[in-house]
Amino acid sequence: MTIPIKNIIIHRLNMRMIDPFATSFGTMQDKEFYIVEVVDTDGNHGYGEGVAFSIPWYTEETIKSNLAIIEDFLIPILRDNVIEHPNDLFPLFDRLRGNNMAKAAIEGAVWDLYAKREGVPLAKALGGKKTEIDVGISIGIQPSIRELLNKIEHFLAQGYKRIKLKIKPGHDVDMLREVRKAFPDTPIMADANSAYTLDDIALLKQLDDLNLMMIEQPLQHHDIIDHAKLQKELQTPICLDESIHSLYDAQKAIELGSCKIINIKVGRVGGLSESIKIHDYCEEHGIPVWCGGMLEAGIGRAHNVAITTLANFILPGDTAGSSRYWKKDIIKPEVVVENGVIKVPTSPGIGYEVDEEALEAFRFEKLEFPM
Ligand code: OSB
Ligand code: MG
Repeated sequence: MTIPIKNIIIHRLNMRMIDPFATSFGTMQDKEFYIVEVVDTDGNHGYGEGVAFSIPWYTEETIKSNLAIIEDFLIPILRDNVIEHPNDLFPLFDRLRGNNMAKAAIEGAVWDLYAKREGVPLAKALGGKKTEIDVGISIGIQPSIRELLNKIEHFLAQGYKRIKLKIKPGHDVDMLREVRKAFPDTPIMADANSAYTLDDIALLKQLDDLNLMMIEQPLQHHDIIDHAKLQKELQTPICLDESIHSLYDAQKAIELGSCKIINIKVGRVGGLSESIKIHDYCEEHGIPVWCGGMLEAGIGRAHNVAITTLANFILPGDTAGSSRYWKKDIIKPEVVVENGVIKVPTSPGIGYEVDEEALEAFRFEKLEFPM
């Protein structure tokens, strides 16, 4: 049956994170992003969150590039085609190269709308079976080791199941050694966001003494060749993030032995339909996956919770609770983590209500597109 889309609304928001978040590529605290709202002729509303940043330092996409692609290409595709299922979108969008975050924001809203029309939770619509999911936390680069150790202690006390630490040259092996000494049994991993090259092999090999769960994206952001060379030299499993933009990339990386684990970010791979395909392929090939994060507000976070209910999301993801990032989130209730676990909502769609008042308070522009 056709999904009768009546109009699409883009809400442009500004939200300030409680703490600045520092990675090897830069520091973020004020987050601009957008929400896609898809409304059908029966009065249902589906929501998706754009995860592009305002600066193209994680991938090439930006908020402005996303809005241009959505307005000039993706909305016209929705106008010109009959959509019966959210899986119809990926092949239509795939005729356009790249711009995965823009595609995922629209597709996510249609998935939520579809699940609401069917009266099922989004997790169930995606084929997920878990009723609760394990989560870890990603901690940005801290000004001092003392502050880092305090942060880790603080988040472990809240029950998070693993600690991910951002690293960059000069903030790596020594820092991780200190952390390992203070927390001998905690599941710890490191994320370099492409800050190293093969010239750093000797340094990266020192990580093997620290019993890390994995090292995420040590090398160049599109690379799978050098990562394969590095993985042969390292005992620590490599997890790819930035390098995986599609099922095709995942297949090639696995074939080459470039990684032993994959971080799936729905925005980075162009949506939930492609995420499921990557998940299934990894499952068939014995590669565990986990759900990455893009410092999302509640709507994107709810989508991450839903996809994580698929069986091969074996490792704890970066989908921490709302309160780790925001004084006030844009959903009711907020995403809550208890004992390192999020209970998957059971109401239709994303399962969290959009807090209209909060949405309006953070909104600086509203764009409307009739179908
Ligand atoms: O590499 O996973 C990453 C945040 C911004 C950009 C890239 C990354 C991250 C994180 C934080 O690690 C994930 C989160 O807490 O949402
Ligand atoms: Mg990463």
